[in-house]
Amino acid sequence: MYVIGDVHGQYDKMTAALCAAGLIDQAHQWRGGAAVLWFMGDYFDRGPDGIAAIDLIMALQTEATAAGGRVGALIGNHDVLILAAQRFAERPSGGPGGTFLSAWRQNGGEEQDLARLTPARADWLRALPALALDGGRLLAHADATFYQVYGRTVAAVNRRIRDILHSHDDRAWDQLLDYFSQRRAFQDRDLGPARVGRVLALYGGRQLVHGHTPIAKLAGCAPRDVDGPLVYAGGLAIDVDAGMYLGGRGFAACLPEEEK
Ligand SMILES: [Mn+2]
Repeated sequence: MYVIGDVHGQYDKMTAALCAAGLIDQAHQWRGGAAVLWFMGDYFDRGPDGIAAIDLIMALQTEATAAGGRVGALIGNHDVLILAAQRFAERPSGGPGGTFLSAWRQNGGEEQDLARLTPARADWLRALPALALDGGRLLAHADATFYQVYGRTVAAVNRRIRDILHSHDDRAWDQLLDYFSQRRAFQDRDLGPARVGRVLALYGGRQLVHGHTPIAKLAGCAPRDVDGPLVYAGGLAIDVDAGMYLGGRGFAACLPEEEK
């Protein structure tokens, strides 16, 4: 299973990483055959072309399926931010600037992404899962424990968050964005392994894979020195966020097969 962390509009780094892993060719066509590839969310903001990123992901989903492979994509908080900016615009929110639009802008929103967020693209985003269980691993965008507020199973969490993203309940969106800003829940050397263990006990999986918090920030190193995933919390958690928007080169991590 291949996993690629937060793209944040860095389309060129994303395609270079997928090329380097042999998953796409120079023309950006799927070359991964029967491989499984997951995108960990946060396609937008802080980088020039989030729309190109999701357009390629959508195309790769079709091409991979035809080749016997699979491409999955999680929703991240920045994807919720841009959807909220589009849906609620100047309506008050608890984020920076006091409105949904200002919160998105102050989180690195790029106007050209919002201008091109067509109904088809927004519908695709809103339908993305927040959690996934695949190959013995639990995949979540954020290194946080709030998911349990929305459900006690992967299916229940995904249903609830999908319902919110299809609703016009601005309070529920605001609450979701507030939770989604949490991070570093598993970093504490003493408490981290138990915390991630409880998440895995609830939802399943032997290891939790996440993005959201750049590896450089979690490990305290320079983003340009990050060239692979960070396994931590006693081996129970893997951070795959290369910090591409911070200067990280980006990578698609090939995670070894877990025994089922
Ligand atoms: Mn994030």
